[in-house]
Amino acid sequence: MFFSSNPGSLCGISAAGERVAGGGLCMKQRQSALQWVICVSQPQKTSEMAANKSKGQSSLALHKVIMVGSGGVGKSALTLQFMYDEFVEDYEPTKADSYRKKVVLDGEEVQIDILDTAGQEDYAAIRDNYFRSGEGFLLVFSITEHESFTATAEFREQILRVKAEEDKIPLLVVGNKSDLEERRQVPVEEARSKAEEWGVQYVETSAKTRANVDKVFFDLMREIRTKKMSENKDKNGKKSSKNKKSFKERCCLL
Ligand SMILES: Nc1nc2c(ncn2[C@@H]2O[C@H](COP(=O)(O)OP(=O)(O)OP(=O)(O)O)[C@@H](O)[C@H]2O)c(=O)[nH]1
Ligand SMILES: [Mg+2]
Repeated sequence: MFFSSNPGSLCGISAAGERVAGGGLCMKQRQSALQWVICVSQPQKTSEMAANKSKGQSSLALHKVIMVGSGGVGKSALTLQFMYDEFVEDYEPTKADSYRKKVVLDGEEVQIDILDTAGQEDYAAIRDNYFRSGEGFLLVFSITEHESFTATAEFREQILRVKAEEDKIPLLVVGNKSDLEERRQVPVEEARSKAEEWGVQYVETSAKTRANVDKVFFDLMREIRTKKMSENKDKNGKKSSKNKKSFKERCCLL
């Protein structure tokens, strides 16, 4: 994969590794599903997005987030608002777009990979592969469309099925388009109680006003980090008990 080193620049790279596009927002530069668009954002104005150029990218922790939900709920709008502080009014259905950005998470510089998937049913068959690569999920619906809320249960089922061997999958339920209160079809209580039943957090966002946009991405990264830390602990624990055993095995009574 290729990542641009020019501040603020965006690059698209085809699956074959060739440069296919440069500059401008990805919404305007959709590639085929096989031509994943890799967009790199250099530090933006907010303090959370400072970058430390002296550190190599490879040494930074990388958290992989997948945007999931029905078509038109605002997955791309949320992603682009988080990446570039811009709200995209046009609706252009996504196939699959991928983004990477350096951010500061609780004082630690990390990288976030965001895979923005297709909500439209035409692309349902390719979702399994995308979901497999994710470490955490933003399960998005629109508060103005009850059907999109109902659909979250199916998306969650698919995630659980694909990641069946994993314990607790980092996931947040996101009710987007909170700026359209007058068109609300999903009561806060209904969404909150579903999230409680699933043991996850429920947050309402607006890609238009930017309300809670950073929160959902940062809270999810925290959940991913916590999971990785506990997995590492388990691994190290197992290793040290193995070492102890092999030491014992080498001893003999004199
Ligand atoms: N008012 C308002 N409109 C939004 C918001 N988020 C997205 N939209 C609009 O809703 C439409 C669909 O948004 P997208 O982000 O393209 O939806 P998507 O979930 O990526 O859809 P697919 O790519 O088909 O899965 C666009 O016209 C956006 O401008 C929001 O928070 N508030
Ligand atoms: Mg989209």
